[in-house]
Amino acid sequence: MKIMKKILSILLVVMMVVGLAACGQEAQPAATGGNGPNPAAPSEPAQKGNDRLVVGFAQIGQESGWRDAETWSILNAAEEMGVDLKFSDGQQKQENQIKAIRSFIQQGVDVIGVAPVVETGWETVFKEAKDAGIPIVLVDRMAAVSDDLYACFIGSDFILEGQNACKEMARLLNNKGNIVELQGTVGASAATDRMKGFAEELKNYPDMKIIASQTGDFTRAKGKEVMEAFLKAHPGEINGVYAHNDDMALGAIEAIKDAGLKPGVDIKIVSIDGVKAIFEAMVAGEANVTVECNPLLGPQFFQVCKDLKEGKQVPKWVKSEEGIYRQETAAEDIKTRKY
Ligand code: GZL
Repeated sequence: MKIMKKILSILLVVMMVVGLAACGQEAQPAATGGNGPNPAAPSEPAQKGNDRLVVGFAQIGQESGWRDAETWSILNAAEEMGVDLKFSDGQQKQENQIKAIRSFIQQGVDVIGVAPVVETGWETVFKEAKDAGIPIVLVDRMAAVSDDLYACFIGSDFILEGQNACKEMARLLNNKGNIVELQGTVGASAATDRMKGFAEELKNYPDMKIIASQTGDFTRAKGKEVMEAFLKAHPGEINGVYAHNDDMALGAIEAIKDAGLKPGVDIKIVSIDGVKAIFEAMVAGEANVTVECNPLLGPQFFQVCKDLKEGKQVPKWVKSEEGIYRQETAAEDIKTRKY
């Protein structure tokens, strides 16, 4: 993860130097790396009208290894596809993402991409983009708006991910046992639907039940904190952990070890994303399953943006294809993982 963050910051600096030199814009404050969001519009409007695609992207933040991989994919694809990218890090705050979208509208970009940190509260600013004739593309998370306010959603079927996680947990527990659930960010479509999918599938296993469920906000630190509380509240009762992402599962693994138990053995671990660190945990026997959620959406995102700029029809949902990875094959699988 540290290497990924290093690559990200180098890539971002290179992009800004090259990009700014190319379009002659004065330097902008760093858009990520903890300097906060970059909602301020640079003085120069986007050079629309030429054939260079100009895209604004309002990223959520840097909360997980998955998010870093997605950011890397978007920065790298912009570089490779010759896109003039305006990138903003919202630090997991919706108001920062909304400010960034307004800034992109002011700059007159061709397309605006956003990974909505939560599902609600987007109608007004999406309407402003529509009135300005700038299409919105939702990346990796949904927004609860009418269909006419966004052109396309590029991302996973979170309900299916939750259903698959439950089936894997049933296999690990022989259809019987108590599960604790680490939810993602409250109000995020990825959390809401992963919870829904798991709960729906759980109805098929009458001897399995969720005895505690709480948000860990998709972060490793909070995942550990919540798991410590679960272990105190339910001593000796927990057979499995279902985490909405790998980062929270990795935090739970730390908490289980601190409690003198063996994660992956005494308590089975099922999570979602497929980041490298969870493969390392599976190789060490400390995690059991990860349901893949592909973050490498950069190329698909900019292809949709190019099609929109050229006036082409785009699908309403560009669905990511994903697999399920288990401890038994992790030592082999890890060799070909890209993130
Ligand atoms: C899923 C994405 C989620 C990941 C988390 O598309 O929105 O957000 O599962 C990330 O790791 O924080």
